[in-house]
Amino acid sequence: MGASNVNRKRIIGLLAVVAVLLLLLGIGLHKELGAYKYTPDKTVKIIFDTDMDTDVDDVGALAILHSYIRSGNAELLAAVGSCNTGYTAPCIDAINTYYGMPDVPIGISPDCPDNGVSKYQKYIAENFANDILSDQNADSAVNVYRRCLANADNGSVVIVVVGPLNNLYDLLRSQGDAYSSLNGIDLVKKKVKLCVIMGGQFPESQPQGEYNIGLAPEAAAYVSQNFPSHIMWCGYEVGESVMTGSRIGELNESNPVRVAYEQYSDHQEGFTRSSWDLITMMYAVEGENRYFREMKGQALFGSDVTVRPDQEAGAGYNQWETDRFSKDARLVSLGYDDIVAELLDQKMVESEQ
Ligand SMILES: [Ca+2]
Ligand SMILES: [Ca+2]
Repeated sequence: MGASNVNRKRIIGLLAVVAVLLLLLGIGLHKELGAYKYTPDKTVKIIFDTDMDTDVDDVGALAILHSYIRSGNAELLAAVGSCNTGYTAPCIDAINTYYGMPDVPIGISPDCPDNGVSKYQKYIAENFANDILSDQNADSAVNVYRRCLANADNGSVVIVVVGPLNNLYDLLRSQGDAYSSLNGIDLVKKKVKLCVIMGGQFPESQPQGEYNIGLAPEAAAYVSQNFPSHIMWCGYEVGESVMTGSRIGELNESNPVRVAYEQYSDHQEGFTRSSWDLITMMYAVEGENRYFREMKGQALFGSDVTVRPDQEAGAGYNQWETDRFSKDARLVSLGYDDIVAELLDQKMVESEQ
């Protein structure tokens, strides 16, 4: 055996050792949280984070949540409003009160990322029973988030965000307080099982970005980079062509969900609306079903996106990177829009039956 052969064997041996070490390191890095996997608990414990103002699908999502609560599949721990538009908290409280849950804690952001124009919010707040009456009387969203998480069992909470990510950003950057000595990141890591977010458009958004992301792009980038638990992204493309609301007239005339849809549509007969927020809620409670599949990967925002020289990209622009080891995923529609719409409409009607 020549000297060069021995050297070659030594080098191969060394490379093998390095390869094994790299593999172990890779496993170690992934082991902390693991690749995306969501199995809903029998009763999913939800914090609902919503911009219940400009669009009405937030109202539909809350109606569906009350349907899941009735059937024992979900529990509403708290709700927070991401836009302080004057009547967000009382509007949420009025709907919860109608469904027999007047004491669900409700917080509100100090910020107002959207333009605050709502066709139903003030009307619902002023014409349906609630004891908040104005956003000025509501606790802060971060306080409500922190108190609720501190009281929850470890790894039990599912956060459903169907508006901009400013509340989540504030939560992650919060410091220890009277509710918990943990900072926001550690508190979420300990208590949150999954965060389902309606936001972004995949595999790539329009230059200006999807609406919820564009309202608070820095928050979106921060959340995507720093959220210490699993995220499921429900992009714009998933809910856009699922049209719901056609059976809203089957709800009682005294139901604020029905009235919100009527106000939003100017009492248009047979009105339907895209179901972004409703599908996000359905996933949070049901997980993957036969109409959608999960794709593991990472939502990229801000400095993480790769922009071609000829490409226009605003602050809210996003891309997608598929990665089967990612702790995050996005929801992919399998194209059963009409069936999903029927299921969601049925859920809305069942919320009070
Ligand atoms: Ca109340
Ligand atoms: Ca929304």
